[in-house]
Amino acid sequence: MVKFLHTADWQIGMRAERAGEAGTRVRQERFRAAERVIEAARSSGAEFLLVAGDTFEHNAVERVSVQAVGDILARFGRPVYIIPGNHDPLSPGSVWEHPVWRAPNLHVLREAAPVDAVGAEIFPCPLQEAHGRRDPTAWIPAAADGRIRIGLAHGSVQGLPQADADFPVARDAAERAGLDYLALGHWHSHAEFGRMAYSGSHEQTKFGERASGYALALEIAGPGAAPAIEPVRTGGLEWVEMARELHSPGEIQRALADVKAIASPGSALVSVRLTGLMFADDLGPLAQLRDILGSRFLFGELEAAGLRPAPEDAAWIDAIPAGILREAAVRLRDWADPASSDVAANALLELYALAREERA
Ligand SMILES: [Mn+2]
Repeated sequence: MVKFLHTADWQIGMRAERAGEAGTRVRQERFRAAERVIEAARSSGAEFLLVAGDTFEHNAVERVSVQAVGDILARFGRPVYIIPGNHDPLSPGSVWEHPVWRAPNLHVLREAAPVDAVGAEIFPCPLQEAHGRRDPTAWIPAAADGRIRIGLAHGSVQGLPQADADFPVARDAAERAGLDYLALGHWHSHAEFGRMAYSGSHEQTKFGERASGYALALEIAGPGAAPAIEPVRTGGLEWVEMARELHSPGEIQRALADVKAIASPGSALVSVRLTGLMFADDLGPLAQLRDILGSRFLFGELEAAGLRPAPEDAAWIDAIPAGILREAAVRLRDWADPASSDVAANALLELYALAREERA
């Protein structure tokens, strides 16, 4: 029986530019999540830790970051097996030349050759370049040798909707190579394919990634036994992306309620995109949504330029005093259909806002 923890894609040194001023916190959180990975390894009783590539965003990251990551991994005390990925490939001048990797429990696996671990044999597939068309697991000999066999690779599982072409990993790679488990990196979302799995990033890297922020605790009873895979939450930030198309009056209230319901706003990054039809009564909630997104969260943004004044909402027009302004408003409303430019729609919204200010 063997117990170990599988993590990948720490992407330390990524810039998180989209997060603006919150970028610093986003970058710091990747170190904290690394510490949570070590805590998870300890509490799950892992005998060793596997790091399946892209520990670093690129090979030129600040050396203090390399030192810090090495120190975190060294504190685990038990063996850590690391492969270079496509973001941090083993090449001259790479992060893997740093002296921190000489710590006795840290093993940067630089060659495609079997390694003896406690209770298992590890088959590492380190990458030497950023792009490649070969299956990095192809070298693993398909031999049952009475030991628990674990592969460690970084690449794109074939046949997935978003599979990229770099370092293709066959869907049956684990079976072909006679592996009990194949620990994968490259995809930032946790995903399992029988005897192989992506742990996903230990901390989500951007909006739109699903099932990110986990490490996998594994237990394999013996050679040939199915691996028991237990995802452990290691992520500290929540990235909420909300896209709503509005069709009827008041529908915006649901988006507002969902944004208000986000727990731990101080560690949430929230991006809301509204399209569709805008009714005059929605202006209040829209302003409220904008204020909450601008103040409450670690990061918040509202993209509402895609909203159009609803043509059937008479309030847009009725609010504007009869005369030349109202005539202009009627024209703008008629122009502001979805096929037209949003200049007319925005002009109508402005005209409406002006008219309301006049009355106030
Ligand atoms: Mn990668």
